Amino acid sequence: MKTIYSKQHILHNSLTELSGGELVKPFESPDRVDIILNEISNRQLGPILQPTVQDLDIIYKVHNEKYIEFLKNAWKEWTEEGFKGEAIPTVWPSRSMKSKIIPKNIEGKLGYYCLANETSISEGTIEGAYESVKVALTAVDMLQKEKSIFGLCRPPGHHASRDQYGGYCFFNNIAIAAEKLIEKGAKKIFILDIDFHHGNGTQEIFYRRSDVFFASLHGDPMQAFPHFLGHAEETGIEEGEGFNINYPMPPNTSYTQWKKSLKKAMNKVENFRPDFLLISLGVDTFEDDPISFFKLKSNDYFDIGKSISELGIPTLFIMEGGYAINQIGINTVNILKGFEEKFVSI
Ligand code: Q9C
Ligand code: ZN
Repeated sequence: MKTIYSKQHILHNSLTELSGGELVKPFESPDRVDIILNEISNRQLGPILQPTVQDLDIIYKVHNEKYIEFLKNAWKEWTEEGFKGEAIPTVWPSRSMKSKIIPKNIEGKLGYYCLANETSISEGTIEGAYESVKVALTAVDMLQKEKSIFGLCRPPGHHASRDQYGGYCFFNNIAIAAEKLIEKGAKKIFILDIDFHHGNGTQEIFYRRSDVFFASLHGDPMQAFPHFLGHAEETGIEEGEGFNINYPMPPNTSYTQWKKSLKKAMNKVENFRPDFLLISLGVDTFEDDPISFFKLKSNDYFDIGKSISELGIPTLFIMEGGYAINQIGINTVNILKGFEEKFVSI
């Protein structure tokens, strides 16, 4: 399997994450990519390629124009205010202040466009986020010829909604990939999100649509980030009714339990019969993940890849989360190897 990644992911290299009331080194760190690449080379998964030149206007199909403008200028406006730390909001248009008027000043705008303030913006953040989109788009181009591709995106994307960033995400890479496949003629796309966290951004973006089915397996939002979306009751609206499905699971979920949800989601894939399968690939379901609560073991990831491959659908893997730095490479490559060894096109 070919891997696409951008050397320039390093442009996004924030030093702080607000966690437990402290500013800590971000869990979503650049070395995640190095460790995955190292494992890909050691186990000879396949060639590792840089992204090609891409028309980034497709981002406007997924994200709101004002939001993109905000991201482009945020760091400059923040530093011009004279702030010394990295950019984090302190105030939101919360339930008791629901004005739709967007503030002019940077502190107000950060609150308006941010959904979770563990994610600091610093110099180069937006440039890094564009590189991640390029990786996803290049992977789409290659998927036309290949049966599977790995888009090693960083920063991740599935928490980014039409006009909000957070959960380490700025642009929704997988949603942009889906739009590009549709632009190229695909009629039906299935996005299967196996990151530990609910893919709230992806769900919101396609919630009214029947051409992109979204299914997510994740920690129950009653107990886990993103807390305010990802319940089983959320099934889509209007045209999209019946094309969204969530499988929230409790703390300490084992692979046996998790796989029951995977099987149910795979049934949905089989009935929907998509042209392409897009996987939001997070390995923060791992037992030793520092911010998550499932109990998957390294060997289980082979079985996940093998199971997904049995669907026999051209598959694009897009990297999302995974923070157990010592095993992130092993777990990620186990999924991809498991997939490759079993793929039979139908
Ligand atoms: N105390 C992704 O996996 N907050 N994002 C965690 C834990 C944010 C995860 C707080 C987690 C975001 C792409
Ligand atoms: Zn996650």
